This record gives sequence, C-alpha cells and structure tokens, in this order.
Amino acid sequence: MSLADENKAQLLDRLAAESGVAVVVVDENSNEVAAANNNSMCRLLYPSADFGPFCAEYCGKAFKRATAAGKAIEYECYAGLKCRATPVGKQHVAILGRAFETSDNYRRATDKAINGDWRRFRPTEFFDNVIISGSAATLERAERELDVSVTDLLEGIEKQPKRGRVRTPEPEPQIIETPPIAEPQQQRPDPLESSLLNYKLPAEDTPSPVSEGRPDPFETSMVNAKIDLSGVLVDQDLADREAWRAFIPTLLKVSYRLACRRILEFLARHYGIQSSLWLQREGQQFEMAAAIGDLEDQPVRIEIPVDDKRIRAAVRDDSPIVLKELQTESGKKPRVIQLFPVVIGGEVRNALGIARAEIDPELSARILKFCRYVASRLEILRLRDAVAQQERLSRVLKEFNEQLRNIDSESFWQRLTSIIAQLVDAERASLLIRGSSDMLLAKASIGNQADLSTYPDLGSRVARTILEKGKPALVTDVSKASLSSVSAERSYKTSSFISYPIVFGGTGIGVMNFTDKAGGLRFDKHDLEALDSIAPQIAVALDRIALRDKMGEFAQLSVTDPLTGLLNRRYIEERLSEEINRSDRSGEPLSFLMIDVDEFKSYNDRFGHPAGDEALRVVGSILRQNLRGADVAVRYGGEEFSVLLPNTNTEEAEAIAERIRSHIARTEFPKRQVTVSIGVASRLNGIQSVKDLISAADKALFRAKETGRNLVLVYDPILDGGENVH
Ligand code: GH3
Ligand code: MG
Ligand code: MG
Repeated sequence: MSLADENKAQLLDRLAAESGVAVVVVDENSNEVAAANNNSMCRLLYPSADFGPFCAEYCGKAFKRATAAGKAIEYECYAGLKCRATPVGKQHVAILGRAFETSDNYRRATDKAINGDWRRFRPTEFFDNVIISGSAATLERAERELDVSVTDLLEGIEKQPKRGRVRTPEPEPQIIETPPIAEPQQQRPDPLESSLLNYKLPAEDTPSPVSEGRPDPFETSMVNAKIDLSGVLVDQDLADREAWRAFIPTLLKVSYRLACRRILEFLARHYGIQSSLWLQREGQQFEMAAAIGDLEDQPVRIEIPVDDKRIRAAVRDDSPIVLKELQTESGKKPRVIQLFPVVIGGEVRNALGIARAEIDPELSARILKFCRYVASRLEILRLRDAVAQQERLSRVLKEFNEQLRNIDSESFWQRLTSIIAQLVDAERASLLIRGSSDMLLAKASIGNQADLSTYPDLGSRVARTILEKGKPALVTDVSKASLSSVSAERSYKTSSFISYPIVFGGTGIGVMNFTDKAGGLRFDKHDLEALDSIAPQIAVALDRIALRDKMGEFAQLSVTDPLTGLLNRRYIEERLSEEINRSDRSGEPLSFLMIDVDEFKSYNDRFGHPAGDEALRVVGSILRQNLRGADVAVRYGGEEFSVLLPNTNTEEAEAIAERIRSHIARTEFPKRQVTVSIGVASRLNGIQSVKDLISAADKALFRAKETGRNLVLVYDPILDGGENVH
C-alpha cells in the first residue's frame, strides 16, 4: 500500500468513525475506489446480479448526478437507505450515509431479508454492519468534514489525471426523491385490556359557524405563529407569564413523554384542572401521550380524526369541542371531555382534553394560549426524542451484531437480553425459549430478584398465549387487563409490560418479556416498533443457536473424523435432514457439494498410504479455510468430502466450490499436485429427500470426472438425469 493510499484509508476510516455512517468514494464509472464503514447490505446487494441493477439506479448514478449538480445531492435508494453524494475534486464523488433514517424503512428491510427477496443473503452477513442514522444533520456534518484537504488527497492519488479532456456536460438529471413505499398501516393487536372508553362526537353536536374576518390559523406560517405567540404574551397577566416562563426550562430537561405529563400537571397546579389528557397527532388520528386524574385510570380513545371539520372550526373559534363518552356502565351519566386542538406551524399537532362538563370561557382562553405557547417547545422535544431513539436503535443494533459473533460465550443470552432491554428502556426483561415438549425455558433475565428457573410452569400467564398467537401484547395497565394476579414476589414497579413473540418460519420459538419501564413510564407503540425492527434478527440468532445446541448433542456421538478433524458421514446425513426441514420452513435455499480427490489411487501407489493421509489432511484444512460460519464440511469417506451450505443458492454454491477447487489446485502438496472434482446440487423443486440431494451432487461429480477432472459442475436434470450412476 502506498503512503497516499494509507492516508486515504485512514482518513476515510476516521471520517466514517466520527460520523457513524458509511463513506464510499466512487469514480466516474461508478466503481467504488475506497470505502470505510460500508453498509453490509450494500456490500451484498451492489455486486449481486439480481439487485445490482437497482443499486445502479441510485448509487450507480451518484457520480453523474452530483457532478452535474456541482454540489451535494440526496436520495433515498430502493433499499430505503438515505445517501448524500458530494463531489470531491473533479474525478470522484463521495457517497455518505447508506443509512436508515427511519426505523420503518429498517423494519421493511429486515422483513425483506427474512421473508422476501433478500432471503438468499445470509442474515448474519447481511446485517453485519447496518447503519441507522437519526438525522439528516449527521450526513451534512460528514459532508463538511470532507474538506479541501480530503479533496486534495483524493485527487493526489489519482494515477492519471485526465488533463485536457473536456467532459461533455450531461443534461441536468432530474433528482428523484423516492418516498418510501406506502404500506397499509399494520394492524396492532388489541392490547389485552378490554376496558377502553370510546369518545365520539355526540350526534346532536352541531359544527360551530365559521367566524369571518379572522386569519385562518391553518394558513399561518411557522414565523407568523411565533409572532402570534409573543402577541399572546403581551396581554397575558403577569402571574401567568411568570409561571409559564418558569415552567418551560423544566420541560426542556425531560423526555417528550414526561414533558407531556408535566404539562398536565402544570394545568392541575396552576389552573386547578385535575383530570386531563394530552393527545398527539399520529397520521390522521389523535393518540394518547399522557393523562392524569380520572382519565389516567381509565384509558381513553378519541375517535375524531385530526382533519375533521369540527376540529377546524374549533381552531378558528378558539373554542373546545365537547366529546361525550360512548359507552358507559348502565345507570352512569356519560362523562364529557372538552377537547382543545392545538395548532403549531399551521397544523394541528396536539390536543388537550379536559374532563369537565362546563368550562369558563375566560379560563378556556387562558388554557388555550398556554397550550400554544408550550406546544411549539414540545414539538422540539418530540423531534429530539425521535432522533435519540434512532441513535439508540443504531447503537443497540451494533452491539447486537457484535454479540452475534460471541454466540458461543456463556453469557450470550444474558447480554443479548440486556441489549434488547435497553432498546425499550426496560429495567426488567426475560427471554423464554420453547424447549422440548413445548415447555418454556428461561434463558436469561435482567433485573429479576427471583430466579426465573425456579418458577413452576413458567410463562403460563401471558407468554404462552403470545407464543401461540405469534402477536405481541402491549399492556399499558396490568390492573385493567384480564389476567390472573401476579404473585407478590415478582412485585413489578410499574403496571405496564410488553410480551413479544419471536417467530421463525411461521413457528413461535421464544418470547421476550419487558417490564418496569425506566422513569415509571408506560410502554407504548414506539417500543413495539423498536422491537419490530430488531425481531427478525433475534429470530435468526435464536434459531441458529438452537441448532448449534442440537449439534452439541451430536458432538457427544462419534461424529468426527480422526484423520482430518472434520465431521463424518453419519453426522451429515442427520444434519441434512434437519436442514431440509428448516429450508422448508424458512424458504431459505440449501446447497450441497460432493468433492472427490482426482487420481488419488496413484498418489497412494507412488508415495505410500501415510503420504496419502497427509494429503487428505491438507485437503480437509483447505475446506475449513474456505467456509463461512454456518457451512459444514465433512469427510464423507475415503478421499471423498462433502460440504453443506445452508441458505446458499446454486450460484453462490458454485462460486464457493470453484474457490475450493482453485485453492487446492494452487496449493503445494508435499509430493505432487493434487486436484479435486466437485459436484454441486441445490434444493430445487423435485429434490426433496436427503438421498436425492446427495445423489444429485454425486451425479454432477461423476460428470465432472468424465469431463476431465479438476472441475466444478452443477447438477443438471437433463444431463445428469436417468439412471443412478452408482
Ligand atoms: P478419480 O476419483 O479421479 O476417478 O480417481 P481415483 O484414483 O481417486 O479413484 P478412486 O476414487 O476409485 O480411488 C480412491 C482411492 O483413494 C483409493 C485409495 O487408494 C485412496 N484412499 C481412499 N481412502 C483413503 C485413505 O483414508 N487414506 C489414503 N491414504 N488413501 C485413501
Ligand atoms: Mg472416490
Ligand atoms: Mg478419487
């Protein structure tokens, strides 16, 4: 490596490390000339025959677009990754990012990798370095770092600066910002609690007449909204103003969730509003962000959509909407909520609900002004928290992927559980795995005083139901849910929990439970979303570990070959049937190689049996060097070997076989050159049994021998069809 190359590599590494995103430099032919912290998804998708063409539409055009624009351009690629391409010097473009900016995009990607088109990639490789970045600011910061010196350095290393060549200017390309593909909103399973109260507009409620001559708050820009707010302050009485001023700084110190609650507490203290709720906009609906007093005890669902004309009318008139309780216990008077929509930047973002039948107009006006004053600050908190949540997801994923490499460590389960608990801020968490005879076994627990493994019939309350249904449960208040009471020694600090199933190939294989959310808060749908984005990876990890444990049992039997240290034929036959079932369940491909040493009889005849043995040992070690984590190499017998390649399609298997063949062919053996012939077979339609798969690989191997040896051939139903070769 030349000095310039070394500098360049170090520089990119530093930049990538500081920004936490990928930094990839491409030349005018879209070749990646340097990369640091590249996204593992891109490493696999970019060169692949099937997905490369999609990448070509995005990163493949980054050079052209960014140089034509003469400045940084941004795009979100088909994989949902946010990228910023910026020219560095005249002959390179740096692509920064390759990062998920929303957990929704990330969830879509994991879904595709586990259940969809990207299933062919090995998940541990695919997710090895997935980058999640909370904000566009990260990319901008990284871009600023690509300063003049970087440009100089990159330009400096160019072998042949193409002087004198005039580049024909490309027509200004249209930069298309692809919005993430809209998917129907996932239907959340109903929380276990059944006692939600529904509030709707009463039928007799008539929309307020639209007042004339007032500016429509929906049209007000952000700037105007600020001016309005200061105007509001001027005619506010001093006590109010002082109190608000003192209150705001305390708000900015806490999380968004807590801030919503603090607002309600302030209203209680300052205006004597004992029962109230704070709603936030989610799409076209209002969702509960916080509640105090009577409304806290009884969860409330507000069913009026944000764009309802009565909401607009209420905004124009600065007056609340009166909502009546839909269902009441018989004989009870329906309760009433006064709902105040709160506009920020010309949009209804929040609403305050007050549980009162009547409200004094003067008080109502003051409260509304307070809400507007406070809501814009709250919006900042919400955005800050959203970014922090992304960053946390990113950190947790990194740790999670690092842990996957320590799969053999004793504390693996414990650490994994603790990492996932951090994601949802749970102080207590447990991981239960379905063992033999469907019993749930505790694999790890965090923050539990009691030893879970001593519990009789563990998980019978909730986890078992969740496992069967395969759908998570979010319980905000356990006392309202129809569950049998929890034994006292478990003494949970808060009344909210999540029970989340881990499903692989349609089967529930485990359950994670989270309780005691930090700060005494309740779990909410954002926690579920965070778990959704990591769940497929947990499933794959669990499945792999379960398999490894099973293999541990195999190891007790005599399944290793003493000469090469590889596993033997007995093992591979057992394992193959296991993997075929697995491939049926998960839909993952599966390939098998049959390898035979060429002309080995003459090797023995010339150099003796011990020399032959030594050569077989070398072949065994070359096999081992060429395999990936989940692959299994065995000595099938004599001078025959075989390799099982889980989650590997024919194309990849052929490439692996070719790597093995050429590695052996160029290795110096002690006596003379040794070569092998390899037959490749994959589980396609028609190949169902272990026997058929082995036989197909065998036939391809036979053809390789006939064709001239030192060769890899893939099973072909036409060429290799017909009678068995043996
Ligand atoms: P080809 O496979 O290319 O058709 O020719 P080949 O000479 O390898 O033919 P074949 O498969 O019939 O011969 C296998 C030879 O491998 C027979 C035996 O001398 C040798 N062999 C088998 N097992 C062992 C072993 O455990 N140690 C040693 N040293 N040699 C073995
Ligand atoms: Mg043989
Ligand atoms: Mg042979």
